[in-house]
Amino acid sequence: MTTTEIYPAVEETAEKIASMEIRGAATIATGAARALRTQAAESTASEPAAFEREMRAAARHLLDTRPTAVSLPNSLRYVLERMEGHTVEELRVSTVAGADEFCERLDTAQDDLGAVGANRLNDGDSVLFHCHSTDVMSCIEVAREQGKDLHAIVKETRPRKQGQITARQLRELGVSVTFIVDGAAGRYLDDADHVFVGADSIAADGSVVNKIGTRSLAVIARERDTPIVVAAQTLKLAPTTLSGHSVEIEMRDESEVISEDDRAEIGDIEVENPAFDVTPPRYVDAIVTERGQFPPESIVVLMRELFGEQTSTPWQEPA
Ligand code: RI2
Repeated sequence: MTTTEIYPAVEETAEKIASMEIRGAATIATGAARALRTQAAESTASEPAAFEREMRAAARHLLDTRPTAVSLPNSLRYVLERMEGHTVEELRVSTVAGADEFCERLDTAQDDLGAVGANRLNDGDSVLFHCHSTDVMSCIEVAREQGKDLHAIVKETRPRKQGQITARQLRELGVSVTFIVDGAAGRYLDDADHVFVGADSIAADGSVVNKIGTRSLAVIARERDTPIVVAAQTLKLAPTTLSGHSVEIEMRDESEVISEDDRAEIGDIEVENPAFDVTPPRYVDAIVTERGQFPPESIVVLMRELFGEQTSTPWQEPA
């Protein structure tokens, strides 16, 4: 195989991430790490340089799928930075080990985060949810293990309706669920003790990039003094924002919003489908991570500690 070809496992994972068959920032990160692992394990490269070029090409291919979830570049960076050695075999072993270590660390981080988030919840509380986040679900799982009785208000979350995944998993955890359309959130916030949301990226100033609709939900939650909690592993911290870059907001296909027939019937309209929005830190009460909970304004300290000032791009070909 030539160095420009992408292995089938990588191609398949990239397609699944782009189509959202693999979705949710943490799941995207483990999917990408596993795809790199498979390519490393199966590579037929005979020279170390060719192996490295293949791995970088695979990482670039995965990187191009969804621009907002920073867990994707963070995962690729973690694995590629651990690729080391002088022979193909050494490179292979270190890359596979890096991918395995990444997935294990992510699992542990999610459990630790869940324990912190669960401490915010009291027996009998009502929690309002937007979209579906495995980091949020980890908090609920731990709270349920602690024997806390919870009620959930779950927003449908147009256009992909991930609220249905949240509702199903909450029922499996024994949580009673009231399912609502997105526009009903204001009314039901009066009954909620907390709002729990996940994050796809968190910027250095504490802004939270999450599923479209998070910002308006946070604004009305603040108006009612309902605390809004963001459950996000440190994998969601966007290190490039330390040096002034902003997080790109993914624009998805209009077919997720309106059918071709409906569109044709309406007439000449422009349809836009931003997948995410940005919630300023002033609307967020706490960011819950595996390292404890932080006021959003202080997340930059953790970001500097974990990533330093320089962000590497190990998927680029050396100049
Ligand atoms: P976890 C999702 O995006 C949602 O915005 C969710 O809050 C976030 O990823 C984090 O998910 P999408 O992939 O990593 O559904 O907590 O567009 O699972």
